[in-house]
Amino acid sequence: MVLPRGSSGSGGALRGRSRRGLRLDKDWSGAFLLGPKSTGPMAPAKQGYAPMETVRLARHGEVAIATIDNPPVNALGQALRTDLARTIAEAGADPAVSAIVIAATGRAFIAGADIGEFGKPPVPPLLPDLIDAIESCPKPVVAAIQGAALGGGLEVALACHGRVASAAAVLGLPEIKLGLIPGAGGTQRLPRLIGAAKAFPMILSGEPVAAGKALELGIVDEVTAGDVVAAAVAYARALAAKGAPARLRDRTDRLTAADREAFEVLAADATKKSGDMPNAMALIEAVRAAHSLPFTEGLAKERALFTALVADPRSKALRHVFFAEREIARIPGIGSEVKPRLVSRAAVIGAGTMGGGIAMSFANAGIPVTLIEQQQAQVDNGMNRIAAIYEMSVTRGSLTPQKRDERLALITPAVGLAAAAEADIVIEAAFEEMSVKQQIFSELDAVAKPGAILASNTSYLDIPTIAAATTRPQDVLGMHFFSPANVMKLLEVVRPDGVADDAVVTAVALGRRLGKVPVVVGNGFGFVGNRMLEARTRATERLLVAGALPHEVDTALTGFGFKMGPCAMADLAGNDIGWRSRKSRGKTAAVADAICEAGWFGQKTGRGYFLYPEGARTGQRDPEVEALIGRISQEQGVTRRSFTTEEILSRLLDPMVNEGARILEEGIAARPGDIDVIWLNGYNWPAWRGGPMHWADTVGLDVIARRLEAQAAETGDRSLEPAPLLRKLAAEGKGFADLKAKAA
Ligand code: 3H9
Repeated sequence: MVLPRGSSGSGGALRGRSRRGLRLDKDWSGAFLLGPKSTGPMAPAKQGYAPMETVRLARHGEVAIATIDNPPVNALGQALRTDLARTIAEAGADPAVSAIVIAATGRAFIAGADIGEFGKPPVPPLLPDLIDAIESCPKPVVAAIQGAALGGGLEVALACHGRVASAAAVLGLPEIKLGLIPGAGGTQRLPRLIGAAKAFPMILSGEPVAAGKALELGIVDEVTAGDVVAAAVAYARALAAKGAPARLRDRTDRLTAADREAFEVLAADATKKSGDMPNAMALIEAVRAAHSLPFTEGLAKERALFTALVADPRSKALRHVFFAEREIARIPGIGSEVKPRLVSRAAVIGAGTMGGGIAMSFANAGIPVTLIEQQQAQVDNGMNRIAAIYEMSVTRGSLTPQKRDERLALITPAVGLAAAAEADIVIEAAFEEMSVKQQIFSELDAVAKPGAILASNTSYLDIPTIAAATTRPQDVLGMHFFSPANVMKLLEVVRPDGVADDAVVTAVALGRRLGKVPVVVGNGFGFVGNRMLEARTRATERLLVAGALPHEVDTALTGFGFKMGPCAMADLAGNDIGWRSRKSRGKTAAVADAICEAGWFGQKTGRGYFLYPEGARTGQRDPEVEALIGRISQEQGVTRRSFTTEEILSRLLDPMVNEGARILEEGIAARPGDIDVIWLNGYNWPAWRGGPMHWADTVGLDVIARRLEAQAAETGDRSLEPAPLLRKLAAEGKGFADLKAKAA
């Protein structure tokens, strides 16, 4: 769309500014924009608009265009709120302006409130006040949404009198994912725009909708494949021609009795499913208020509910996770100038459960992959297993037969390592045995093309020892996937000394392409996740010998929020795995070993810590196991005693935190948040508890240190003594959150 060049007023005003020596930028339409940083003694006071930090205000004819430029995502921090409020006030009062367009630069229109400001003393102008000012503006205000309009960003757009979106835009109210509800009118205006029965599920899911869907729902007035600002200017002109703008706050036509009835049905269902989520319940209350209360009272109710949720520890934990999940992208010591190598073809060695799952991850991401085994029968088995998993998805309706065929076609079965010659990355997922890995890597060294990344999926083994089998240690690293690899999000990218920075960056970028959450960790036994898991496994064993029973240990952890306790998890994974690993390291665990010696490997044998009659997935208490545990306590001279849930949790989780502190001291994890992201994405730590290190901060490190000292004294186990870092932070009254990043 081509707009007529500004006629009335704009040229004169701009010439005036130009004479005053201000920097002038030419914009898309040929109109001039005032540069964002052009402050100085020559800045005009009355004529034109004074420059602002985060908004460029320009005129296109009689339409004022406020372009938000607040990288990276135009979050509504205090500076942007101030500048937008000023924009509305100045352009609203300018007699030469008949309408205002709010536009933005970058990938987001506005990504919402600045999450980092939550929990700090609010600094005016507050977002609800800014939004009220936009809606109250006597001239029509139109949002030109070019990217993501999320949370407070959509709430700003809803306060506007018209919304035009580009085809690529997405719109949503994702506050629920942060343990919140919308707090700047979203729960009152969206129901007024599209009805509560449509607004409620959208806010409850937190999922954004694409522009096309938003148009269908009636959230936007127009979607354009062309220039969204030009379209918004035209729309604003048309609104101005109609006179005073219509405001959502005054609308009630969508809030019909039928709408309320439909909403109440959805609310009842949500109460059944999410009754334990305080924000889901608050959302029901807020949306119901759109129906039952006048607008301003509904707004006040929403604000009160929002404010209470911001202070809730569950929301604090989710906000911590939000930032931690973004911080993992910053790899200590590697700058953004280091670019990933090109990966257009992969090879996976080992067609077992793990290798098959990794190959599926590639195929699911559209990357051709060769699945390599030593013998035809093994690779056939692997391919059959993969085909069966895809088939299950087709039967469940989550995959179309066409997609299944496309994905299968991307996986080429092969026998012999020579088939890895064309791959840009080779991931070895063979037997967890150093000699096997070294043999494979030395053969790979001979066949892989120069510059190919050679990655091991080992869970515990030393990467430099594996790399030493090659002549190219700079290309060798760990990529530790979690089972089932086609489903689990976590990927530990193990960065040994001597690996090239661009190899690490390639593994991370590839992880993202595969839809994983890649966290860079240092080289060390069990890396981060499994090393801490082992601390919990040892704690479980101690608890069982001391007097707790498997179901008590598991119930304490599921009550904390895990989907599964350690005993059920061991039964699911196979108790023989840990047994083999202990034997290879000369370690013992009386209860776990005895269970394995009896052949009770877990679900696959019908019994482990629990009984699984007739293939049951949920275990039942096993009197024989409980008797066996009693005998072991007796043999060790332990008088069994009972434990409260609190005690069990402390004995399971404090040693993990202690191990986490050692991992940080050693630089195996760069930041406490990295450990939290690992436990959330790989080990089912409940997100609303923020991860083990965040949880420890909420308990207080002094409390954890005291409890660990008591446990160490009681058991004589010196590994339970607080790690120096934990002791130091506790003594200083600090938390892990006070630590600065350390190189991985
Ligand atoms: C809200 O609005 C409440 C209101 O209802 C009421 C208030 C009174 N704040 O994700 P990326 C940073 S609650 C602060 O990697 P992408 C992020 O940390 C808010 N910072 O980019 C990162 O920083 P760094 C509701 C934010 O392109 C950088 O931006 N809104 C915010 O993959 C890039 O982020 C949401 O929940 C923020 N709101 O994805 C939306 N958003 O580079 C949250 C981002 O230093 N945001 N940052 O690590 C998102 O979903 C994605 O960031 C987005 C871009 C899709 C926008």
